[in-house]
Amino acid sequence: MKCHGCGVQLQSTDPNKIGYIPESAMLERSEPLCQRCYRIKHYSDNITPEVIHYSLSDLKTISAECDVTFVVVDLLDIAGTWNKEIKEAVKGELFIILNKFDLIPKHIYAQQIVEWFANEYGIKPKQIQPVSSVNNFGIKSLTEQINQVKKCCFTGATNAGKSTLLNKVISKEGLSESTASPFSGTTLGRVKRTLNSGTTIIDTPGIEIKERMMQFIKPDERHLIFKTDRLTRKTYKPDPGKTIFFGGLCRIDILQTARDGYQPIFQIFSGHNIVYHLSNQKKADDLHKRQFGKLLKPPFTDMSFEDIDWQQHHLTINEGMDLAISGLGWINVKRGPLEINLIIPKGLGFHQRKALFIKER
Ligand SMILES: Nc1nc2c(ncn2[C@@H]2O[C@H](COP(=O)(O)OP(=O)(O)OP(=O)(O)O)[C@@H](O)[C@H]2O)c(=O)[nH]1
Ligand SMILES: [Mg+2]
Repeated sequence: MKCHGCGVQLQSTDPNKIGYIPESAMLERSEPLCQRCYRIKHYSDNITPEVIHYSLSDLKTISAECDVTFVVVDLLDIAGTWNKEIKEAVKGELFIILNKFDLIPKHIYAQQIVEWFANEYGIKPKQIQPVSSVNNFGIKSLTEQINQVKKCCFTGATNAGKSTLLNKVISKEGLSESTASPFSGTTLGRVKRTLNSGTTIIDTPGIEIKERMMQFIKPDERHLIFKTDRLTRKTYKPDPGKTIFFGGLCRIDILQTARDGYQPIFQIFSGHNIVYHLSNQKKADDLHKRQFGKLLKPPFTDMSFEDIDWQQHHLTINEGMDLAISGLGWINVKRGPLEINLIIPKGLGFHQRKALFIKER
């Protein structure tokens, strides 16, 4: 029998292993919950389990069984929740859900975001829907669409909001909820629900994106990167010779003035737990080592600076472009070009893209 909240195989033999449920509870309940789901639901507790992630091959398998595969993308972390490997792994019909739209500034239209995503990643606009499980934006039309399908699944990177969204879609059906939490790796197996329309909808474990920032910090502090109720934005107009710390795991050394001697202007965007700090390059090495995990977060707890395999990338970012750091946030260059050295852990993903927020009302 499977846990009704996270989809893991239930067992009553080892309380320290995933799927544990006391035998009496297993017998009593028609929709049993493992001890971990019970504690997340009732005490907002986190028991970091042996995390089970979905692989691209799992994604291939489930998408081949479904009429539509909904890939849930986190709008605050597009770089860490969407890539061409996921796109290529989906068999059959693909539909992109751009989640957490409530965190996007109010002056940005949903249609702008749809067109931007369509152009940037080669997806048809009609296959993209921005939604928010917090303010219900887009939920009604998504639910109507789902009700017309026989079998579909919610897939995507861990913590993108798949389970929360499934709970929104089933909220009027009187069905029991899938377990959702701020911690990554909450869903551990398939969680299946059948709607009144006859549609089968399946929640799945998150896909682990290896180059995402969360892979470079301790499992028990990963949720702090994502956990946010707002998008933080800060503008910089730095002189060459300045360093901006985008948390402790992303250092930006400003190398050159932009055109005509003007300083470049750029904005940093991220969740509110990421600390930004401006410093002089001469002092930056020392400050980085001393304040790593203290003033400069993430990491949020003790972590050895020396244990990190740091890598420096020399980049030029043109005006109107973003530099997106997988699992952290992004930098938008308003006046450029911006020439920088980006110093990050080896393997952490980053890429340049057209600005997400280019047109303002
Ligand atoms: N602001 C905001 N937060 C959201 C939204 N949807 C989900 N979240 C938050 O995102 C976090 C992760 O939610 P889950 O639904 O558990 O994510 P998941 O994709 O199922 O995660 P895994 O099962 O670990 O792969 C939780 O803290 C949710 O409250 C949304 O629309 N807006
Ligand atoms: Mg989940």
